[in-house]
This record gives sequence, C-alpha cells and structure tokens, in this order.
Amino acid sequence: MQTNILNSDTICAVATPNGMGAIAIVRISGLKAVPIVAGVFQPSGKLKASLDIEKIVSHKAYHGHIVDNGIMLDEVLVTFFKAPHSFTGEDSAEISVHGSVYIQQKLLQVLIAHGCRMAEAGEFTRRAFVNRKFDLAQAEAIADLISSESEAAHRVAINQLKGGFSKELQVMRSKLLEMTSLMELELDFSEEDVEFADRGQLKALLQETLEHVNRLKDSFRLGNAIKNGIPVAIVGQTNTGKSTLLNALLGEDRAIVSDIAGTTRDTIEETLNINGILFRFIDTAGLRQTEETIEKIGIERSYRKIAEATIVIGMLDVTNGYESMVSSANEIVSKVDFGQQQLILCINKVDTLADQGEALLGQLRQDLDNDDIMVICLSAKHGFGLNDLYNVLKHSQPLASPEATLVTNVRHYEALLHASESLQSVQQGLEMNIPTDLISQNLREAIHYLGSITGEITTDEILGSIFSRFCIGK
Ligand SMILES: Nc1nc2c(ncn2[C@@H]2O[C@H](COP(=O)(O)OP(=O)(O)OP(=O)(O)O)[C@@H](O)[C@H]2O)c(=O)[nH]1
Ligand SMILES: [Mg+2]
Repeated sequence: MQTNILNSDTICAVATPNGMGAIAIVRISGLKAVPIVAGVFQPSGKLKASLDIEKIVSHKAYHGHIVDNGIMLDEVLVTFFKAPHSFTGEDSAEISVHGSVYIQQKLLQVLIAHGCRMAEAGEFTRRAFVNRKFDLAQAEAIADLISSESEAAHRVAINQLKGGFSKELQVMRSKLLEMTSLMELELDFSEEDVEFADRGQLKALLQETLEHVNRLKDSFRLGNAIKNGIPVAIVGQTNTGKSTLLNALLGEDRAIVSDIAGTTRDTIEETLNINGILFRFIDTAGLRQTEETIEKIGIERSYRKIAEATIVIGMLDVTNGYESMVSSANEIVSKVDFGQQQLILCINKVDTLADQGEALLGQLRQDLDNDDIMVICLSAKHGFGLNDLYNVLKHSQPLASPEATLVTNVRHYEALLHASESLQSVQQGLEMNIPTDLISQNLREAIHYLGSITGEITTDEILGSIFSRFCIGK
C-alpha cells in the first residue's frame, strides 16, 4: 500500500457547514486521534476521571465535557472509531458540540495545541481512498452525493457509491490484462512463432469490451444532465417572450424583460427542481439578422446552447402573424437533432387572441407534420399554459432504470473516450495484422485509462486535483 507522509499526522476539521447551528461536529483522524481526544475530554460519571484509552469502546457515544487547562469549553458527545473500522480507516473520533462558531474554533485550537493539524480540503476522503476504503470513483460519488440537488442525482450518486460502476470496470480491465499478458508472452517466444492469445477470441473480447465502454461513455449525456440539471434552452426570435418565460418558470424576476428587441445579450442559466428532476433553464439572445458585434456573439452562443441542450423550447410570437411563426418554427426545427433532443414549440402571447390560440395550434401542428414536436399555447406574461409546459417537461425525460450505470463525471467520461479510441486502434491493428508489440501497447493504453477511473493507476497530481475540490472536513 502507498505510504503517505500526510498520514502520519493527526488531522481535525469541522465537518458540519460553516456558521452557527444547533450542533456542530468536529472530526479527528490519525494515529494519535484517540489519545488527543481523550486528553481533552472528561467523561460524565461519578468519578469524573479521564477515559482509560485501553478500555474505550469503538462506535459508542460518550457523554462528557471538553476541558482545557481546567476550563470547561462545552458539554459534548464523543464517538471513537477504532481503525480500520472508521471512514478513513484510521483511528478517528467525532465530537458533537453546541454549534456556536466560538466553540467550534476554540475546540480546533485546543486540538491543535494537543498535536492535531488542520485537515486540508478532502483529506479525510483522500485518506479513506489511500486506505482502500473505496476506490476513486466511489470517492467522487461521495462528493456528488453531498452536492446532489434532486432525487435522480442522489440515486445516481448512491449507485456509484455502492461500487457497481467500479466492478464493471474491474471486470473489463482484468479480461484485457489477461489477454495482454498472453500476447506479451508471445513476444518472449518470438523466435518460435507461437500464438498464445487466440486471435478469434481476442477479437470477440475486444468487440464486447468496446461496446461496453461505448455504452458507458454514451450514458454521460444523461448522467451529466441528471447531475447538473437537464439543459433546456429557451430560444426564438427577439421579443418573443423568452426572458418572460424564464422568469415565470422560476417565479422571480431573474432576466430583464423589455419590448426592445435584443434585450438579452448573453445566456442566463438557472436551475429548477420539478418533481425530483433538476432542470437547467437557459435563456438565450433572440435570433435575428444583426450587424452589431456583441449581439452577434450572443446569437452564436444561442446556437451553441441549442446544440448542447437536451430539450429545446422554441418560442413563437403570435402577434407576429402566422407566416412569421411558421418560418421561425422551421428555423428552430432545422437546428434540432431529433435523435438526441426534444423540441417543445410554444405559441406565446395567446392572451392577445380571442380564442387562446386553439385554432392556430391545430394549424401549426398540421403544417409542421412532425409527431416528435410538442406544440403548446402559452401566455408567459400571464401564466396561462405554464402547467401544460410543466407536464410536458416532467414526462419528457426518459429516466434511466435505477440499476443502469450512468457516467456523471467528466474525468470518467474522458477516460472512457480514450479507452474507446485505444480499443479501436487494437481492433484495426488486428485486422491489419500489425506486429503484436504495437497491438499490446494499445491494449495497455486502454487498460491504463480504465484503471485511471477507479484510481488503480493514479498520480499525486490527479489525486490533488480531485480531493482539493472537496470541502475541508470531508
Ligand atoms: N401580451 C403578452 N406580452 C408578452 C408575453 N410574453 C412576453 N411579452 C412581452 O413581450 C416583450 C418581450 O419580452 P421578453 O421576455 O423580453 O422577450 P425576449 O424573447 O426575451 O426578447 P429578447 O431578449 O430581446 O430576445 C415584453 O414587452 C413582454 O412583456 C405574453 O405572454 N403576452
Ligand atoms: Mg430576453
């Protein structure tokens, strides 16, 4: 196992959110966690004696007081976790104190005076990883779990934490490793021209692994949408009511609304949780011909946002007349990839009509003649039709089955992308009968990329960049 200099220190940090609360928890982990905490803790009881370190029971909460230099700081509960049965795998303790900021800070000072040092961001989780409590993908799932904002994101993080994804990667990796070692054996016997690795079997294994890697890689679009919110781009010509719709959905005045065409220059993004699914609404600059430099940049961004979105809401302004609505609908339709994206067209400002747009709705549906397009009538300004839109959104997302592995992390996605490319090179190499040593090199590359996800192959730099994104105390 990797020995880490950091691990010889005993670290401490507040594990609960910053600021005042009813209680706060201070975490301590490392070789001296038990004696340090026992040294400042006076258990309740008749004798008021200090704890006998040898007799401390793991996973049991002790009631008592933190006393420093004879002065009582707080009444607390202390739980000890003896190695290896702790989160970090080291001897650890958690002290629950009253949540005053003063008490939290003072307790840290006392612990530091007794030999602890402040933990760095993510250091508890990093130690757990180093002590093989879980792999890197699971450590990252903890960060996702902490930051999950919706039921779906929570479920995906829990699945990853349980280790299903890691297991899939390990199985693929060990099959490839076995194959590589057989191929490399051939190199040792190159004079004799033997084939230890059956080429037919190798091709079949490659195909199977490549499909699996690609399936995981492709799940990123949905996985990322669930984690960061399903991207919904609100697009259309200027003044059609896009910003009004964003504000109506959020229930607040987030974007500037005006009757001046070209009000929104840059994209504005806000998330909203609808029925346990997180959506990320993106208000964009109105589409029109313009020579104005900044507006042009904004419009280019609008097109980019359409391409990145999972759902596109196309706003049509009924006050511009039917012909104009049809041509702008067609422009939006031409930008949507119906294999990957969903389009909802909104006939907006129907409050200006006598019949709330029912007749136009039928006509537009007929003229567009595309069952993949949803069309609804809306008055973003007065809230009419918003419920229809919510309903369409709620049912729009094909949620993955709870067991399906979804890739939600860009680092994992990139590793899978590289692994997929390396495996394709192996496939081509086999077809073209290129020398075994070159093929095995590509295989090794693929194995490396798969291993980098779970942290079987890793560098201090990678670990540093992953764990520094955690908060202190995690
Ligand atoms: N009558 C009516 N007016 C609306 C409705 N929605 C928006 N408007 C008005 O239309 C004008 C333009 O609204 P915005 O929301 O700024 O339009 P936009 O599409 O964001 O415009 P740009 O940012 O310039 O592209 C404002 O005067 C709104 O009050 C609606 O449902 N009914
Ligand atoms: Mg706007």
